[in-house]
Amino acid sequence: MAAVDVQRQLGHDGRQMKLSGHVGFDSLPDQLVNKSVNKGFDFNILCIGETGIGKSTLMDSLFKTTFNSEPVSHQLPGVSVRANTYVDLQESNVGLRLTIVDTVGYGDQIDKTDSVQPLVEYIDSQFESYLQEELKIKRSLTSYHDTRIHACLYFIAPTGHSLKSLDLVCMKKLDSKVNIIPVVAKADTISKPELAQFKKKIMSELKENGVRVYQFPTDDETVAEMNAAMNSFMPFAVVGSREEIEVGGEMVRARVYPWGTVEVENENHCDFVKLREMLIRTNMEDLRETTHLNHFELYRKNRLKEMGFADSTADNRPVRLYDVIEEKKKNHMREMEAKEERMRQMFVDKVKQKEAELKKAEQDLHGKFDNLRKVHAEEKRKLDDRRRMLEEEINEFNRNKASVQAQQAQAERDMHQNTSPVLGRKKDRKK
Ligand SMILES: Nc1nc2c(ncn2[C@@H]2O[C@H](COP(=O)(O)OP(=O)(O)OP(=O)(O)O)[C@@H](O)[C@H]2O)c(=O)[nH]1
Ligand SMILES: [Mg+2]
Repeated sequence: MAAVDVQRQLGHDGRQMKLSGHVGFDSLPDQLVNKSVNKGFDFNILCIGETGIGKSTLMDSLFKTTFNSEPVSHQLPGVSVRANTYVDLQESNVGLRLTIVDTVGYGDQIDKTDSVQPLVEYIDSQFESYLQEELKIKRSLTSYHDTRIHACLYFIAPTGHSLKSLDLVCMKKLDSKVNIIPVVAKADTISKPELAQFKKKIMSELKENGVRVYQFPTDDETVAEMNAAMNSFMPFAVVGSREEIEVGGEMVRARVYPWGTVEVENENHCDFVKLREMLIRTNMEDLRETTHLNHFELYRKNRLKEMGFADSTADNRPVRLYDVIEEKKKNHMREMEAKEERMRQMFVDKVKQKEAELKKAEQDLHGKFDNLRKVHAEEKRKLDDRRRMLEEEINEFNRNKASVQAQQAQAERDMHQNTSPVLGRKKDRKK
């Protein structure tokens, strides 16, 4: 039977087909739910914020637990990321494998040029791992531990003033890679009217600088109204705490001050509940989906293009994998040859340069040697002159000595002849 006829019979040409009884595929949604529940869910949050801004406290408050988090020093030379995975989070019969990724040393360096690169690299390397798994012949995506970032909480310092340039640079670089949810940290340290102004300022600055933050989806009518309302609350002003106090017979997380108490989960005090509702209860699946369909898709597209893949050739023929590999191979060979030529040229230049240096060193050495020879000859001449002078002086001295000795001998002889021995002795004594 021709393929077209089979399609017609199956109703693929758009004809409505009626079922004469219950078949059972209405259980598909339930089957899907059961399958997902059995498998459990991966959810990964990236917390970006200055050291000590309250990242870990907020995570503890969000998940009502105490994750292992050590405070970080302000003296680190650079920014890095720290990821912790918690595999055994369980609510009812739903399992969650949660990874919390924290920035370490963010905002502490005087030169902040390289502060964002480690974050970009981390996010990209999670995309790359997923892509590599997808490209395997024997892939196991169902059991794969998905570490791609689903939500990025960006902690804004509660200055009440405006965003810092690092905030804008960082969010701009990451907005096509992750779902950014900005939050005003430690919102209990800023007054209510100031907070309202600050929130407006932040949103207008983000807009002016073309930074796209995550918007809760409004296409599903069951949550459209709530999500639209929540979008207008961004950035959420949050408070975190590990302390608990009793309010109305219930233990609640709060921050206690001499003038009063700030309850984390009190909607009159801050937006914490709204954030948890949006992030976990209502939109967790949308965050996961957007990560896969938008951010990962973009990464995948760029990487596959980089690898030389395309959907069709210039003349609209389907691309054959063999051709792609051949083309890649040729490109690679061309690149290698060019590289080899560049290296050969570099080597020749280096050798020429070394030769010139050697020649110059030789000339310098010759010059120095000539100088030394001249100095040596001059020294020798001076020494010879000096020796001659000394010899003359010695000769002169010897001549003088001989003449004195001759005179002395003559005088003694004269004395013996002309004087008596007694007189002579007296004269001698006088002498
Ligand atoms: N006023 C106020 N203080 C807070 C809040 N959240 C946390 N803190 C305090 O801020 C300090 C640092 O909190 P952490 O949660 O450790 O901050 P962090 O961002 O995880 O710090 P590092 O991991 O060291 O970068 C602690 O003393 C917290 O009690 C908040 O909402 N308001
Ligand atoms: Mg911390």
